[in-house]
Amino acid sequence: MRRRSVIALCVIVGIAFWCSTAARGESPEILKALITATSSSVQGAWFPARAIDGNPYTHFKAGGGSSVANPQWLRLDLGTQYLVDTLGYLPRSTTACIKDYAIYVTNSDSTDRTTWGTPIVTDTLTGPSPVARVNITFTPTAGRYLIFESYSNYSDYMQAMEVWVQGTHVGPLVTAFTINDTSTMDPSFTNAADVVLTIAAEAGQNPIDAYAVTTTSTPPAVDDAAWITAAPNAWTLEAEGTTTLWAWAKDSANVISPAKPASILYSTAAPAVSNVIARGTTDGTVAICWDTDVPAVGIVNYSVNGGGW
Ligand SMILES: [Ca+2]
Repeated sequence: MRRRSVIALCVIVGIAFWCSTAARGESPEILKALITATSSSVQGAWFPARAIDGNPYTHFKAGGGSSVANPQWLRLDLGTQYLVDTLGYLPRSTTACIKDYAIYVTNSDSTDRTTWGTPIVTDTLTGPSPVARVNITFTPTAGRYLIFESYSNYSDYMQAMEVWVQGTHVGPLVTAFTINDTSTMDPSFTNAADVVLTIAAEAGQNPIDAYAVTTTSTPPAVDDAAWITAAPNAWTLEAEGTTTLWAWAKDSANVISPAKPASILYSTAAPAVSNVIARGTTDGTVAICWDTDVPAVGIVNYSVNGGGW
């Protein structure tokens, strides 16, 4: 089996995104990597994920045909239940801006609005000039889903350059999980079956009283034998190849965190390296590519202008 590995050496990296200095609520912003966005409709390739990609120059747009009518909505799945108190909204322009809107926070996983309950906010936005982040604050409300619904717009359909959600998680969260080689602590590759588990978790409204690591993404039952009081720190891999495990935390009210997966490649075979090439060379970057005869994780040692490796 041949595997192609690519490592890009980035000597110069320069990516900067706009960031808001607008006033906002006290609660922390929920990491966008934990959020999944869907919408009632999509126009072209302006997918709902573009409203949470962290880039203020990409936008989501509803619509997609003359038969599409308001209201339209953007639904944010926060991955677990949060006490939500703020929605930040960056319009596309002063005219491509939501006008009359409602916000729902709900635990309903249905897209049927009759299951969302009563909106926590119904209001009218003033088209901001200049365009800037608008923070809509409201009474802290518990729910896994936030739905931003547009009844009317200053022009066209519902659009958003970016949105942000602020709140505190109600249940526990596993914030970090890695499977590490025992000797090197490498989180991606090991040549030994016995590995180290590293778990970090945050309590929500109740203290964490148990942790579990499982071999499937299905949440363990509250009385599963996998729950132990201290975070597991060791594991024995059953077979060579890539293994994925899932870490969980459970609080004193039996609320279980969302799954936090981690993977590691276990191989005792020394890979044979061939076809080493450099390509895409610029003043600041070059991609080094090679083949291995077995799955492998690679590193590149290099020197610049005859300096040290
Ligand atoms: Ca965006």
